[in-house]
Amino acid sequence: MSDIVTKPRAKIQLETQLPRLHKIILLNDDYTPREFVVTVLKAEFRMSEDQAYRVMMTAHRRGLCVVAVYTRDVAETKATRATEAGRRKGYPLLFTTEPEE
Ligand code: TYC
Repeated sequence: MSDIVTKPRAKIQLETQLPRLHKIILLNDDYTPREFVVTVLKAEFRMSEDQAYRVMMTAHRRGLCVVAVYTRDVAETKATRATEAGRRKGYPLLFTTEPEE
């Protein structure tokens, strides 16, 4: 019999892990009309006029604004759809995603 003793390396995962959430980020640009940004935020993210206006103005003033957090697939789909809404009108409007820490 061998006397070699090995320590178990893998830690047992005791609690169920929740899926990592991803932020959807709205980026400012110089060309997309403010009202159009508000329209897209209301349509894609079910925001009120007031919420959408605040998010748009935050991105306008600070360069970007976190719009919402979702699981990765939902975040990517919504960011793509919202970006495409701008593309269809010829605007450079851009929504990106990044994982939360
Ligand atoms: N900066 C744009 C303008 O002055 C409006 C705008 C706001 C565009 C927010 C994009 O994410 C944005 N027409």
